[in-house]
Amino acid sequence: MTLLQSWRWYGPNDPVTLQDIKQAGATGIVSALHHVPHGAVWQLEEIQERKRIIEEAGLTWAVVESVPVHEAIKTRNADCELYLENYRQSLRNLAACGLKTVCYNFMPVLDWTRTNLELELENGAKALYFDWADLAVFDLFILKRAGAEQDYAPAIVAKAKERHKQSSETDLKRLHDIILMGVPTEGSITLEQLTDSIEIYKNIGHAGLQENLAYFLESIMDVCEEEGIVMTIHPDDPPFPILGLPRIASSKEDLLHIIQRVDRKPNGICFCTGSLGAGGHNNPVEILKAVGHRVYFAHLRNVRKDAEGNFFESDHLDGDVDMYGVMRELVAINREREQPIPFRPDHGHQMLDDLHKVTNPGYSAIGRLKGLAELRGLEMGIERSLY
Ligand code: DNO
Repeated sequence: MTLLQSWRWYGPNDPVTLQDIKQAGATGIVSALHHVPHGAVWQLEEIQERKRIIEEAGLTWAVVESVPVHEAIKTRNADCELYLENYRQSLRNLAACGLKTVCYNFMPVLDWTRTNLELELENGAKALYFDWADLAVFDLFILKRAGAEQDYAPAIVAKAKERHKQSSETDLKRLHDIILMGVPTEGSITLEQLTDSIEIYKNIGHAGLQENLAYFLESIMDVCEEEGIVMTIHPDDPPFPILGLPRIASSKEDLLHIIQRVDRKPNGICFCTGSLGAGGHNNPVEILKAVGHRVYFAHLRNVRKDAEGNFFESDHLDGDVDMYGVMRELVAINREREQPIPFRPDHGHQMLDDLHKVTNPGYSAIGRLKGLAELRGLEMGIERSLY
């Protein structure tokens, strides 16, 4: 049994069609009802409709990514119980449609963060990029967060000041939009909201956020067990604190803490090699060996870091992540499973014809097609030579 080759599809508005995905060779679809406001119940009819569209194209909806966890739950504020009940209801409705693998994250306010969505590579393709000095420009001069300077190395602060001097209004506006974007189809947040949230999370802190995650998991585990659902937490991207926000899913220790703190089978992990690999403290192969028994979904992509810790998304097989090592381990884990583990080529370069199209950052077709083809070949090579 091979891994389940999957593909993220943003729904009927995605410029990449289900037909395109079939041509890329994926059979599992990773999708979500992005138009449903965060925290609202996913209605049965809406789920059924999305499922129907996917199945009519001859594909299967393999993973729900994501059912977003509302900020009321992450911060455990007065509305928490209401949103937990909504979440449980969404899970019941998903299970009623046969959807049993759910991805989510517990990153405060922002989903993944980059500072440039169009880093031009030497071959002309474009990649997503994270740069500390650009983040500091945003933090110090756009967000103007109190005490922000202390969170950066002096050399980065100096660089940011210089860069800020040379930035035009348009450059700053672009940086602002990129950082506040989050998931493209779900809209962005404002500077004021971000500032307020940072204050709230300052009071919650690292241990508080860990507790809030444990509470969330404990509140949904019964439903997951009853319905046969597995939850997969996405690691923090990038895997270190940014903008003064706490991070609790950034390392092997964090992931072990999560699965041990609520030690029940549906409490699982979405193993994202690119997110974890962006941290110098992480060795993805080692992490997979430690938590593999709870990995129910994988995002496979690569990153290349420089000495400062900036990173760009490199080719899937070429970068700091030992993708051969990861795949070898994943194949071994998959052999023990009854159901194949779904993986998707996570992100891809904007390249060839896609350079002339409007695409969702990281989610253009051709770069992912290339990634999937390489990963599929890697898997087959490992299977044939080892088993
Ligand atoms: C980015 C994605 C994330 C992921 C969420 C999961 O490309 O991997 O947006 O879907 O963090 O909740």
